[in-house]
Amino acid sequence: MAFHSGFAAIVGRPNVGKSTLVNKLVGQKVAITSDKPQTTRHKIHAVVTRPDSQIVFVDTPGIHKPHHLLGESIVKTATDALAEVDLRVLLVDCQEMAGRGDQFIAELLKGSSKPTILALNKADRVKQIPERIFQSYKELYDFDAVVPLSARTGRNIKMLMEHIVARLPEGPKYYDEDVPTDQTLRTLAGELIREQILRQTSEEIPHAVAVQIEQFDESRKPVFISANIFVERDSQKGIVIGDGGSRLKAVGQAAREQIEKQVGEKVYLELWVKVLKNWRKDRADLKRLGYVVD
Ligand SMILES: Nc1nc2c(ncn2[C@@H]2O[C@H](COP(=O)(O)OP(=O)(O)OP(=O)(O)O)[C@@H](O)[C@H]2O)c(=O)[nH]1
Ligand SMILES: [Mg+2]
Repeated sequence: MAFHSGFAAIVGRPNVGKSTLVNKLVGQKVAITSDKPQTTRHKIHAVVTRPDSQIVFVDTPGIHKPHHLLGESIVKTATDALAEVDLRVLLVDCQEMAGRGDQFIAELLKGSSKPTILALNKADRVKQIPERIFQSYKELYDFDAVVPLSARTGRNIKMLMEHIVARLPEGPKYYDEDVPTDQTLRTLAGELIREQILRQTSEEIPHAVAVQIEQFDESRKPVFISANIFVERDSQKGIVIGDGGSRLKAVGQAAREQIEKQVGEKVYLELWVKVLKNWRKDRADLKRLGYVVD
């Protein structure tokens, strides 16, 4: 029997549930999620290996109109990913008609004739998806398949998987069977810290935060992790720290518990909040923080 494999990008506007879907597809947490747009900033590979096939899902940042260099960087990460994959899944929110953002993405998809599946997410939120919503997306692109699903409940996830596998070329195993992601634990730890900040703060803070792991020492017991939380202004530093350090403490505790699940061991987590003035607009800062810039 031939083995099929390939890369499947999950693309779409911010906040439609791409990362939630990728986590559900691989059955574990490889990407952070939040109810704030622009949560994902890097491309993440998440791998499913089956007897007949291997699918490398590529979680991408939400494609949007950028307002600063960080925005440009993350949109470029998403659009560049389209060139590297065998198949694309356009993920949309089934509660909304297609808009200009989706139209923009559809135009990008038209740059190649790779198989493309439309997946309408958050189907758990509605009794039935109205036909006019399906139609508004179908007008944008001639999709190879259309799947309404719920990344949250898992409804129709298997159906999406089968549609993808059926369209992958014959190919090798790109990843060992027991490797679920290309992300290192170190990177994932930084993301899990950022996830807690996204969850425990609001307004401009989630977008103004970057996390950098300074030390990740697995030879120490408990595992020693030290991280910098960068914000853009002094006022933001105060908010992240909170009254008497209360918010930073809550972020640290929740992040530590999440990291321990991934590391499989006790962790000692040290967090430092630092101001890196307007880092989202600074090419050198972005590079230093690991973002893709030209
Ligand atoms: N009700 C419902 N909510 C969902 C579903 N999938 C995702 N969500 C929620 O939608 C929000 C956004 O989810 P993410 O997975 O972070 O979205 P994303 O598309 O990766 O967002 P960006 O990384 O910012 O582009 C979160 O609050 C999720 O819990 C779903 O199937 N049903
Ligand atoms: Mg995401």
